[in-house]
Amino acid sequence: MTAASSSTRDVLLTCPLDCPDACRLKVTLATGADGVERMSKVTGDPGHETTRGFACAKTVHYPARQNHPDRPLYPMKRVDGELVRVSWEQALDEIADNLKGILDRSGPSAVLRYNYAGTMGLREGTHVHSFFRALGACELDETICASAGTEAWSLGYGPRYGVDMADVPHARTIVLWGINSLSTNSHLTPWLTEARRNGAKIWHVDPYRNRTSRFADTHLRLKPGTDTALALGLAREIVAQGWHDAEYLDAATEGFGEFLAAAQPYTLERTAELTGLSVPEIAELARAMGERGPTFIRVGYGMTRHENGGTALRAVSLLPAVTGDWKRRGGGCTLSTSGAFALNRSHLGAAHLVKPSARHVNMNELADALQPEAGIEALFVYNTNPAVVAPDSTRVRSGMARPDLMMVVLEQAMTETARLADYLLPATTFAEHADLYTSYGHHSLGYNPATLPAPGEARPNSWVFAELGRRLGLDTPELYWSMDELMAALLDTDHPYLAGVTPERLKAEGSVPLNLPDEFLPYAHGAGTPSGRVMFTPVPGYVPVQAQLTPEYPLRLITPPAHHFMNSTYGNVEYLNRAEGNEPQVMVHPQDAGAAGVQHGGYATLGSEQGRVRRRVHVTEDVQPGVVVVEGTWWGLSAPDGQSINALTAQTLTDLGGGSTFHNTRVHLRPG
Ligand SMILES: Nc1nc2c(c(=O)[nH]1)N[C@H]1C(S)=C(S)[C@@H](COP(=O)(O)OP(=O)(O)OC[C@H]3O[C@@H](n4cnc5c(=O)[nH]c(N)nc54)[C@H](O)[C@@H]3O)O[C@H]1N2
Ligand SMILES: Nc1nc2c(c(=O)[nH]1)N[C@H]1C(S)=C(S)[C@@H](COP(=O)(O)OP(=O)(O)OC[C@H]3O[C@@H](n4cnc5c(=O)[nH]c(N)nc54)[C@H](O)[C@@H]3O)O[C@H]1N2
Ligand SMILES: [Mo]
Repeated sequence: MTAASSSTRDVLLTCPLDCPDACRLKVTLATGADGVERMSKVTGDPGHETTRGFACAKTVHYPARQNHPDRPLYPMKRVDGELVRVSWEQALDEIADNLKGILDRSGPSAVLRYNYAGTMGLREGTHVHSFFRALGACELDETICASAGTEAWSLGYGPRYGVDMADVPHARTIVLWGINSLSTNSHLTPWLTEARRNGAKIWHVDPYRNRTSRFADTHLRLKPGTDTALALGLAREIVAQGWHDAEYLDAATEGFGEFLAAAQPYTLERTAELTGLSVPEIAELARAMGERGPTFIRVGYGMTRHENGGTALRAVSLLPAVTGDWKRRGGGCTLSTSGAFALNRSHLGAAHLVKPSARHVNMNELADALQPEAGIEALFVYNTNPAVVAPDSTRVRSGMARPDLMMVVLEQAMTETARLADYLLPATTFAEHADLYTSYGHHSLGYNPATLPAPGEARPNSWVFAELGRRLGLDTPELYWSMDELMAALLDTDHPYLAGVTPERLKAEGSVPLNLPDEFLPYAHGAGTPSGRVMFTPVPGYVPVQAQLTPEYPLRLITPPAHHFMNSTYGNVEYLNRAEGNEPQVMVHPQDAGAAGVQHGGYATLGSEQGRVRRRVHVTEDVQPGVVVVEGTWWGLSAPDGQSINALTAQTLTDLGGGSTFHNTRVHLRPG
């Protein structure tokens, strides 16, 4: 081996993936015998406050996806049913010509972007929407993940602020509610452990037992979709015992009287009946929240993925206002920390160009939007894999295959969406393009320079849309902004949280903490609502899930994230597939397995009102009777029937925010 072939260097880069942790990664680059530098190893930056030197069980395997043999490296075009290599010139010219035709014939509302947070980078993730805003194309309502929670939080509190992770060790009662944080927010764990060393007790509120339940001191295995009842029951008990903070309620909130009146029917007994928990379990949690503060509640999006999920999150997130925990360091609730990133977003993605008359498409309703009568003629997919992750995926896939639809996919991986493209355009990864990253779990901005050469002919999303913009003669300046121009625009604000955060510092330091006050207690004296107070009204009343279980559909299916996957991002990495058991499995309680006549280790068919999938059966008491769980949005290619789990899920929207309802599905289970 020559010296060059074995030379390595380490760089620090922000993880781009859709996860609250937004880690600072230590990435080892190795120069191969061919003289080309490649990513060879990923760990965490020991110097970053929340990354603390470790990368999660998924991202340590990023090099395997970065260097994957199937990674698309050249533009491809569908010819006679097959994807064949073409030049960038040809691909871009043809896409632009087709688009001109569609715009002339049918106008911009026949053009739809479909994107999500495959990269959380503000440039490659969000600013690229400028192209579609310049065209006046459909606005995509980005609802697949967080919109029910965002809307719920905003009704109560305004912008989303959370408890700084470093304050968590001050908490004495911790409730992980509707979140499997050991898998999905794993950099919270060291802070939880520290809190526990300081005497904290940890609860997990979740319908099934997973890593987080095993870590917690107490697992409350409630029935899915009943969180509002539990929150109201806890609030009633806290007040009945005099553990509420009358002073805080009076000074900082509005509507508590109405809220309390609505909570009155939720006695411990009634709450127990509705949630499937016991009276002592509920009473003990109420006592811990009321007497053993500060209480920190980490809410996840899990409880929001039901028809009544927005209300649930609203009810739960208001509990710290009942106990006055917002006044105490380590007390309060975190859904997301994103509100603290008070960037100037007015021209991000040319948002200022969106007209009130623009056609909107809710991304959870992609299956409908791709039906011929909906009039979408061009679909651009980037930063997401909808053939796998969107609800009602069988109809999504058949819509994508429509011969009269031009589907352009920008991808880093040969996903099932990419395989359906008419034009597949190879995208760069976070190590190959520059970008700026916020976080929804901590309080630092991250900047990455373009560090590795793009392999083959891979290009950043922003390059592709600028090239298309030129071909269409678009003169929107934002579409052509450099990274520096974008950073300057985003930081053009005098918000105190961004004081001292400059492009120069971001470039020099890579990770720059926001300028938060030493004691960050964002709702200690009120909230960012129009009234300036924490709002208990409109009262979050408990409404049971409409899609009740029936003899035909006797089981509730929950499809939460898997420990070794990041949504669909690592679905093609063999090692991670193996770590999850090589194929998706359905967890079934012994009682339900017996009733359905299915065997542990055998196959079963799950059927819903939308479709059917075949899965291997795992009989376990980790799930409660009446609930089945399939972890992970596996690629259909890893499943015995080639189907995504979303062949079963519906486009049903949440009560608030038009959100997704992935955990709402009712199913039956049959052998075979
Ligand atoms: N049944 C069920 N379905 C679900 C969920 C569930 O819990 N259950 N979860 C839902 C949730 S919360 C979410 S957020 C969605 C997430 O679903 P997705 O958005 O599909 O998931 P990701 O894995 O974040 O990213 C998808 C793709 O983005 C690509 N990508 C990353 N960076 C770039 C880039 O710079 N350029 C381009 N062009 N592409 C890039 C990756 O290669 C990857 O294939 O899934 C939803 N679907
Ligand atoms: N390892 C890993 N980490 C990830 C991801 C991943 O795919 N894998 N995805 C990332 C993304 S995009 C997101 S949005 C987050 C999501 O991360 P989370 O917020 O943790 O995930 P959720 O799907 O919201 O589900 C969390 C838990 O809610 C539970 N749940 C379901 N229904 C109910 C209910 O009615 N009440 C209550 N109390 N709990 C319920 C589920 O059983 C599950 O254990 O994770 C991010 N991090
Ligand atoms: Mo998500």
